[in-house]
Amino acid sequence: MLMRKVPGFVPASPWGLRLPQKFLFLLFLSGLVTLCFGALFLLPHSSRLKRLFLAPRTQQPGLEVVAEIAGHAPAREQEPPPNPAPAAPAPGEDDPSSWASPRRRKGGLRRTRPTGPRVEATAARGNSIPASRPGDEGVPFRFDFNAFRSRLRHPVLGTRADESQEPQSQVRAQREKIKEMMQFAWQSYKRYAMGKNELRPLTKDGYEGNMFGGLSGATVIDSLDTLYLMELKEEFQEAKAWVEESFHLNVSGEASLFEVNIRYIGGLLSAFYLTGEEVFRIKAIRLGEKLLPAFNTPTGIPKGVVSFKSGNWGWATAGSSSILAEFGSLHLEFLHLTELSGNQVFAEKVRNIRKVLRKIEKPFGLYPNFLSPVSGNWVQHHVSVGGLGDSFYEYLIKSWLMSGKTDMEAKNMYYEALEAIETYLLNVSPGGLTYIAEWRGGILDHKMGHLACFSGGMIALGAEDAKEEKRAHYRELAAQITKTCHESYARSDTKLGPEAFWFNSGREAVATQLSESYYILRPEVVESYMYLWRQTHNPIYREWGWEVVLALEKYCRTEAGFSGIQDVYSSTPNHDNKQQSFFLAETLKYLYLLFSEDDLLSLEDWVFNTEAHPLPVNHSDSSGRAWGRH
Ligand code: DMJ
Repeated sequence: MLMRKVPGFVPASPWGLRLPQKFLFLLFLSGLVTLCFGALFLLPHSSRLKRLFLAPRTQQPGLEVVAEIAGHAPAREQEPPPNPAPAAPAPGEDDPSSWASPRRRKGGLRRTRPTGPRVEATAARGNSIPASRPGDEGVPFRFDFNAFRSRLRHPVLGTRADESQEPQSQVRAQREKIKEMMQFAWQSYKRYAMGKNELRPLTKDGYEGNMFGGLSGATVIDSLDTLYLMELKEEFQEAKAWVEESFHLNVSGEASLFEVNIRYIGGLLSAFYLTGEEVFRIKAIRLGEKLLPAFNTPTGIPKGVVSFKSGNWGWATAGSSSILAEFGSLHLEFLHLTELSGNQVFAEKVRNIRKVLRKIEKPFGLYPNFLSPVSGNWVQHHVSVGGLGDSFYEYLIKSWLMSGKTDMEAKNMYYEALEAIETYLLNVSPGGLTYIAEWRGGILDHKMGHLACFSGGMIALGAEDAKEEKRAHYRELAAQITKTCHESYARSDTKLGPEAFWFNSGREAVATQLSESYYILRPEVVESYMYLWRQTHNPIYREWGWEVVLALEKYCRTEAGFSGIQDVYSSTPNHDNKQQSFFLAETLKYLYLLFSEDDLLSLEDWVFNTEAHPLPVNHSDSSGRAWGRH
């Protein structure tokens, strides 16, 4: 159009150009194109253009990323970025990838892809996570698994030094027995309840419960690392295959933030750190994203219940308060979610919880169990190291240890809290038993819950970093509390401990009513035996641990798995028909560790989350993505 208006110009073709002009024009165009592409390849890595055109999507060899849910577009934007293939195992270790899947070996496994994870297309709305750090836009995030493994101070599975020593053969036999119990628990679950959250051994079926918002397979996820460390290779592959093929995150129920975090996120994170298998990392991050709406409260203190239904902001229990042990037991897992995703949002959420707790006034230095996520005030003055409070204290000392002893804030909070607990809650019974009572606005309930028995192990773990003059005292305190918890077992007919035990009316370390006399396969007492064993090597802890093994075999083993019992004071107790997932995650794991060498999951390299899932200590000298400076 424009050209026609130029006087004297005669168009020679529909384009209005003569042949030589056309040639020159094409030459110019092709020069321009070459220049553009050349520039594209020479531009620096972070260039926007390069990102647009070359959006790098390297994958593990053999991985095919597909959308899992029919009707959902593959969530390309929201996938955590890929990692390199798993590292070579440390010296003396098996390569987990060489553990051939039994189903694959038999040739019976039908797969649409060679191996590797499917990626969930279910990122939480409004909380989708960019895959890189601020300032690194466009640089794909990579977690350097090889570097992480090379920084471990011990082979993950230890050197198995005791296996060649004849005098140790009794310990080896005991360890083998515990391994057999795990195998039996797993196989029973697999046979009658595979994919359900837990097994009901009497009715020989599965149980879903209402804690997990529609998520399934709690027992699978909780078992992964225990199967791995016991070298139950076939069973580990069965569990892994289930996670790959059947662990769906597109659920829409209401879940306990705490339970999903400690069991599912914790289990997946550990499985990743132990094996380097991407499927575990990806699913942990995807699930972590689904938990984020719980933090959308005026204070950032999360609600206890999160709705997985998109658009609902975690106000399923509006008006109620949040529980210290629940919002206080996210720190370890959330820092690792940041570490493995490169995204700060997870770390920010838990740092904010810390900030709120730091600022708020504490009665006598104590942390009450209930806090309003709206006002940020304590709701009532009930303090306990058992249920409702327990793992908050545990996560303080473990945050310190997991940070490679750089998180001074956690360290200070822990020792200050412990001092207050000692001053106001600690007691010695007339019979000489040390126990931690519960505190209600200044009045003491002279009872200890089974849950509080983890504190022997915690205090032992923290003793080494206390002030010089307090170390021996804390070691002794840990031993005394653990002894009291042992008494609660020893004073029952079954040699298993009740849910709660009292110190009053001349009765000590026993339950006073039937409603507190049950045992649901809980781990806390053997957990303390394990820590005390590692600290002291006093054979009493293995003796006590073995008493538990025998009691479990006698009273809890049924034809189709292990079950809790309703009354520890009856020599013919009724079963509760439930094989709790934490029995496989914790009780059997701690027992196995108790009868193993100290370098199997060395405490120099690992901290256990409150569901006994091992998470690595940060040995890197940098401030790191997740750890930050403290
Ligand atoms: C586990 O889920 C965890 O140990 C949690 O911290 C407390 N309760 C159970 C086991 O008793």
